[in-house]
Amino acid sequence: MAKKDPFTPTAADKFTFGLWTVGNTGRDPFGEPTRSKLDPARIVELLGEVGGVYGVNFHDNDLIPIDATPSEAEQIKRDFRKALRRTGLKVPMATTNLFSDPVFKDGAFTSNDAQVRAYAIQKTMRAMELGVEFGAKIYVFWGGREGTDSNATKDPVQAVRWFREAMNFLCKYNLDRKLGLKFALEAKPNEPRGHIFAPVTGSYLGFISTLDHPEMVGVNPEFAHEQMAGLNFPQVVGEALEAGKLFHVDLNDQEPGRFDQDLRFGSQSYKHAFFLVKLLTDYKYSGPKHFDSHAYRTADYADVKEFARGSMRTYKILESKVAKFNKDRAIQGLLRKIVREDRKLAGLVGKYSRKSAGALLAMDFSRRKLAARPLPYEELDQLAMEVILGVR
Ligand code: GLT
Ligand code: MN
Ligand code: MN
Repeated sequence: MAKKDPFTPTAADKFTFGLWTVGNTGRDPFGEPTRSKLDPARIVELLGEVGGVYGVNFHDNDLIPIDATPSEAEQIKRDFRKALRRTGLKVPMATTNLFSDPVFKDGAFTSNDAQVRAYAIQKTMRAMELGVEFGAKIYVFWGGREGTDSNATKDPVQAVRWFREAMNFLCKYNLDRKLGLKFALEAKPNEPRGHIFAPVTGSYLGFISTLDHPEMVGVNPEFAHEQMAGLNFPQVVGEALEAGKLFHVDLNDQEPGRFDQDLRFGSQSYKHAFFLVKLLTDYKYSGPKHFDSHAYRTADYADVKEFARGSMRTYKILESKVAKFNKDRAIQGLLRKIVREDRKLAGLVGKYSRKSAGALLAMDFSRRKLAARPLPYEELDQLAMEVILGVR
């Protein structure tokens, strides 16, 4: 039966999980872990048992504890490598933990302490090497502690400069060492800090062009993070795509106005999830699709596997609905009606010249007629909903 199921994922889907996502032990600010801690090799095995997973990503310290001895580190790496070989899983992305250790309590690249900032850069250089050792091509920067709890404590202008200094240094290191990594910056508005710098993906899209090597740097938007900021995730991703900066994407879910939930993809906001899948499909996004989420605290590891399967399955189901949407005659007919192109105008406003400016100024638009043109968006949205709800 499994073979005939059209929603069965394969490596070609490029679905990835993190050591920290399926390995999440269910600890939260109010309660102790509800699941035992698995070692990295065991997490890889678990993903192998789930089936259809392309890869596994890690923070330096998900793989090697921060205080491991060199020989312990070597042993862990050997076991991890064996598990990767057994399961065929890849490591497409790696990142640095710049948030758990108390040394980063006031940030890493934006700490007020120059020694902490330098240590954070050093830790990242080592972690980049570790990632590349396992084949990583994308390197994520999530600055969870880069921020403040009180504006009295840090100069936000200086913070941007410190962050830029770190990124420029690391871009040069990447080039110098020929690591071949692409950097993907991940925004979040708050948690664990009260206020995080670069709170939304748009902040990073602006920041990247100020770097010495903007071509090396893109974004890693996360569904839940933009929802926490009350934003429309498909529109955020659309901007990143248009800028050629969608280097990676973190899929999960979140109810606005709640704590940082990192829910299973599609489990809450299935309309946004549908339009996200549509966007990634229509614009042929070919990078990894990383599920940056974790199972409910109530889950045991059997249920964690269901969580992983469910994440991929929902994506595949939404993909099939996107195909339906794109083939639906009524929907496509409405879309053709509402998108009104005008070839003459395209020539006019497509490229500025004194002549075109003059011609545009001389044009006579009938405001009333334009306003009266029908926009059957209720009809269109209902049809879209019926596709999503599975009755079309
Ligand atoms: C952390 C965070 C995620 C980031 C990870 C990368 S770590 O779990 O909540 O959104 O993507 O550092
Ligand atoms: Mn998150
Ligand atoms: Mn994330």
